[in-house]
Amino acid sequence: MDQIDTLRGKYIEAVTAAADEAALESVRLAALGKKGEISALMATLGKMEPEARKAAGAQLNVLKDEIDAALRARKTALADAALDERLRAEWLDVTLPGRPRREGTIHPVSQVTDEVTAIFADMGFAVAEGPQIESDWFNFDALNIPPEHPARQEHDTFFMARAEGDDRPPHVLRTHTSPVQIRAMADRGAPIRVIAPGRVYRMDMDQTHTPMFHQVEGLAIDRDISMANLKWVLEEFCRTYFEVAEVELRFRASHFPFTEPSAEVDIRCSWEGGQLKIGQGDSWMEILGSGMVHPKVLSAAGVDPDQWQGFAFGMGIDRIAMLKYGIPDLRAFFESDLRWLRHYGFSALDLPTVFGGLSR
Ligand code: 2NM
Repeated sequence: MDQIDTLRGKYIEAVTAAADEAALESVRLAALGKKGEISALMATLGKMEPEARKAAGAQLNVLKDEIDAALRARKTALADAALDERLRAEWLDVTLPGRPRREGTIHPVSQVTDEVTAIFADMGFAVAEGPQIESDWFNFDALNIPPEHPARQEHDTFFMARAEGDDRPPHVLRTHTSPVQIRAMADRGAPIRVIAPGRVYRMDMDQTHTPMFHQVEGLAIDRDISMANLKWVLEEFCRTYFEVAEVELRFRASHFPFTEPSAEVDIRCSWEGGQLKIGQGDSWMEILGSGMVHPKVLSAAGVDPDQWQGFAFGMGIDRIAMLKYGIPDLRAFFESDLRWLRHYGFSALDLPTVFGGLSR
């Protein structure tokens, strides 16, 4: 039947030529729709002789199936091509770094906390956290500061309110992060190496003091830790933190209730033209307090002082941020002045690492 071959050629070609789904649907309607050409031919079968009808019917069915298959194949091919085109057009390199728009910045306190954390993490110290509202016991007693100890007055403590008639000692806003170290020792036992960065509170407000400030304390307890280990850890910290080749530290005998012996640590520096330089010079600047953890403090934290010993130290994050980044006024840290934040803030994309550079 020539007519069948002609139709096959015509519609297969039309299917191949269809450029989109709408064109394909027109081809389908023209061939197989209710008023389509193939359907019209099917309608003529009824008037044929039985033999001829059988042959023509079979051929028409085959043709119908062929066109149908061609339509489906073309439809799939068009859909695949459309998807490929979309994937090409909407391609996105998710590994590209973001584009900083400097709409927000990382506060110097956060930046320095991250820097300090990276340095001590590199030396095997974990980060410990604890509550800012602390019990009298954790903030003072456990640290060998009994109720009548003069250090309690020196701490300028903020006290929480107690219910009327409740005679227990009131909770306090922690005056240092040492209670976090007590909790860490009590929870994890010895040996232990942790730092505790965070907010602390003292009722003090002038040029160089704010009622809330930030501290980081460190603690290393093992069987034979000594002041020599403390000295190396602090030197290594200062060299890395201040990003200088050499530093020199001076340990001055001092007193803290929670350490014995205790030392205040100065770093060698120079002031040239009002410009501070760390590492060399004729001046010394105090940067932290330290010592060997007092046996009573170990006992209070459930660590046996006959088996374990170690060092602890503490420093002001705001203060070392001012020293490193030349920020003159402490109080500006907490004023949320956008111009100050844009000037002294850091890019959210520059994460401090010991190997990749702390600050860039
Ligand atoms: C300092 C100075 C000296 C200190 C002590 C402790 C603890 F909990 F382990 F006893 N943590 N931090 C410490 C020692 C803090 O800050 C000036």
